[in-house]
Amino acid sequence: MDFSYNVLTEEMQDTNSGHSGTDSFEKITDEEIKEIQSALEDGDLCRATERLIKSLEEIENALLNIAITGESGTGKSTFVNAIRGMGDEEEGSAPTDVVETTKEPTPYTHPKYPNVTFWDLPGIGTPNFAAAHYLQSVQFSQYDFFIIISSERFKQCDIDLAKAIKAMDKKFYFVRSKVDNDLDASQKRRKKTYNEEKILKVIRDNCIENLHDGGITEPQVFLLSCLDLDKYDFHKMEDTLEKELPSHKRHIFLISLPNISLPVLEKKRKALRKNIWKWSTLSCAVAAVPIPGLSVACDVLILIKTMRNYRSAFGLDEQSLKKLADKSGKDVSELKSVLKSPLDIKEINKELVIKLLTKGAGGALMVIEYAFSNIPIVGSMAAGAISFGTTYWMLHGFLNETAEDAARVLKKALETPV
Ligand SMILES: Nc1nc2c(ncn2[C@@H]2O[C@H](COP(=O)(O)OP(=O)(O)OP(=O)(O)O)[C@@H](O)[C@H]2O)c(=O)[nH]1
Ligand SMILES: [Mg+2]
Repeated sequence: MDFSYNVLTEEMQDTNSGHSGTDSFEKITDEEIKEIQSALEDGDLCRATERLIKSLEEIENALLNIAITGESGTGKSTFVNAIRGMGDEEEGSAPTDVVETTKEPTPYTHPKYPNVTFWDLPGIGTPNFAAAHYLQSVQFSQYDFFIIISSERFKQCDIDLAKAIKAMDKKFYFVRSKVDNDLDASQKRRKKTYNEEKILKVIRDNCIENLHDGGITEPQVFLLSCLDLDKYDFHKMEDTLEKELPSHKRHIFLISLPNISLPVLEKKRKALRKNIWKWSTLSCAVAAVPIPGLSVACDVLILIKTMRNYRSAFGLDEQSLKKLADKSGKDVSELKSVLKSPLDIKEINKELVIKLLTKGAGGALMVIEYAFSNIPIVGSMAAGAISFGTTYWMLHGFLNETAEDAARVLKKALETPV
């Protein structure tokens, strides 16, 4: 198998590229392994399975609470919908309108990751606006960070709010929304001199200058259109948040991003790839316990769970495909026609995983693993090593296939009819 060299070098590059390296949270601890093994050795399969699943899920269950604030009408609710991959008229979407709509902090959970919540906060900037009082009233301490949205130049109330957030030891980012309107107006009125990059630079510099003048030393400003989230500074914003979030929140942030562009898909693939170490180590720990058949059962459990996660994270489940089809005006069958992995429409269950495991190199390894695990000590150690390889190899294959499928589906959805 030549997968190991390429994959390992790629992963080492990830690890060396600064912030995104595998850290202690992403590794499985010796303690966790011991706990699972001891439960297995006691014959307590129930406890071992529970512990195993808990360990698998821990990383995806980190809580992320993001507060969206700014003046009324700047696009807060529209952003809350767009960042969750939702339209404004879908069930569960935040109401948006041309008149003031959001009066109470309202939580909107991510449709796939209920531990990720976007808080649509009431508009700021009423005549007697007092930032510190506003923050108390919205219970500022529960948020991981704030996004302050402005649709024109940043006003004194935005600056006051940013300072108050900083004073409370919280992070904030500025979003300048509706840049599509600025570009449209410019294109209509100043056709001859129209230059998108130049206009965006003018808007960006102006925002930064205003914030500077207001006393914000190093403002981070991102230009967006909430109606077309993938454009302008969205990827820059994503990169910044990814870097600045604590490691245990980074993973859930990345996998909860809407599948709107190829760079997002690639980021997800990289984030999910880092966790393969963890699942493979678990598989290895289980295989070292000399109970015949147990390792295969646990591998199946790990693979089912992980494959379902991949499919959901990349938007290849039925519901997501249907949503994408509606949004792009295409038929679901048209989107599905570009899927290549065998996991497209079928339910991911034990039968499917066993079928895949017994196919190709994975299958051969599973048979050896089973044979070895009947021989105590030396056998169980070898079985452990083999199981690590099997799980590692299978998960890499699934992940790449799913990511490639997601890219093909996205390209199909964005295709304009000729
Ligand atoms: N062109 C354009 N329109 C936008 C954008 N973001 C929001 N809108 C529109 O602006 C209007 C106000 O958007 P909302 O999302 O309701 O604004 P809000 O900040 O939640 O307003 P309140 O709830 O009243 O505080 C709606 O008509 C949106 O469709 C954007 O980036 N570009
Ligand atoms: Mg609103």
